[in-house]
Amino acid sequence: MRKMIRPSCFRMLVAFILSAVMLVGCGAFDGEIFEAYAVDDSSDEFITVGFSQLGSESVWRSANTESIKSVFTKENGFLLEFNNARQKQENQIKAIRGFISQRVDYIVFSPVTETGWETVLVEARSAGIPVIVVDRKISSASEKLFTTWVGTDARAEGEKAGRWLEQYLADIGKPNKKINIVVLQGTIGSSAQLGRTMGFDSIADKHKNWNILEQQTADFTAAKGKEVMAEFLEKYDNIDVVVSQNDDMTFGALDAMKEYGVTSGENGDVVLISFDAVHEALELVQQGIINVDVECNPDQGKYVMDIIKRLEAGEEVDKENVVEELVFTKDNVDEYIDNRTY
Ligand code: GZL
Repeated sequence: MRKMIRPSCFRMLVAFILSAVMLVGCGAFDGEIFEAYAVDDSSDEFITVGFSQLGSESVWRSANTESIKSVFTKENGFLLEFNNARQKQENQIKAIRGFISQRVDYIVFSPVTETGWETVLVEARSAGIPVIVVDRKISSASEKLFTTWVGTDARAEGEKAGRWLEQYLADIGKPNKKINIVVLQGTIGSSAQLGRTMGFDSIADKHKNWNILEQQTADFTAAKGKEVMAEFLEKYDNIDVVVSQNDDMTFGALDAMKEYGVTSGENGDVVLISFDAVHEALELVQQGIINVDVECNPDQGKYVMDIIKRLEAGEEVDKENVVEELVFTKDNVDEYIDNRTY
């Protein structure tokens, strides 16, 4: 455990309360105020982690938050400061600055978008605080400003969705059928949206008979997913395939389809491809309502904790750590659905 020369804990606690009050007072925080730990002399026995979570926009995100909170506990030797940025980068930057002034031992954050982190990460480096990026990625421009990344391969997820569609069309004997596709995209500029889009497009580009009518963001939320899908249904009467870049947007899209009398899945009007593979969505795969769900594994906390423990022991860690993921269809979902944590 790194020993740091700390100002008196009491002074630090007072400084933190004053700064939090000031920031709240000027409406600076749009997220949750820190779930601060009781800073006392015993805190030197613990590894302090400041975690900036990008939001609580989806079932997946809640599972990701739970995976962090469930491991960074006092029992495991940690004190966790958690901040929910409500999908606003400025809130994440404020939270990270708060962690720096708190002189936490590690800063962990899931970046809402890939760019705009250089300044605050230089501040963290100047304070000598290692930064671990989790879930989404940040641009290579900041490559040297963080210690390691733990997450999922969004581009591979997009490619898996494209390859499933290729196989599906082959299996129904219509590999060259002209198909019209609409895409509900996630938060624009997030590595999840960029990767899934690039991955799926890399397969679609090989098929002249695949026509992407429109791609529009619904920000990974169910509410926006319903809104955008309703716009698509209003605009197009020839949709064959819906690609939805997360299950929450899929849930919203299904609500819109129901209002328009459009069915999906095995015997439906449209093929429905989703991402994340949260439990509620896998039940829809079992029912034949979602044709395929490409997993994005939110259970990343244990990987981050293991990395911190290895760093504390002076070990080297890989720059990238990808968690394993599957693709679920009616053929395999029964085998897995009951043994999952989310
Ligand atoms: C993917 C993750 C995405 C999920 C969404 O790594 O960042 O953000 O796919 C979540 O459900 O909102």
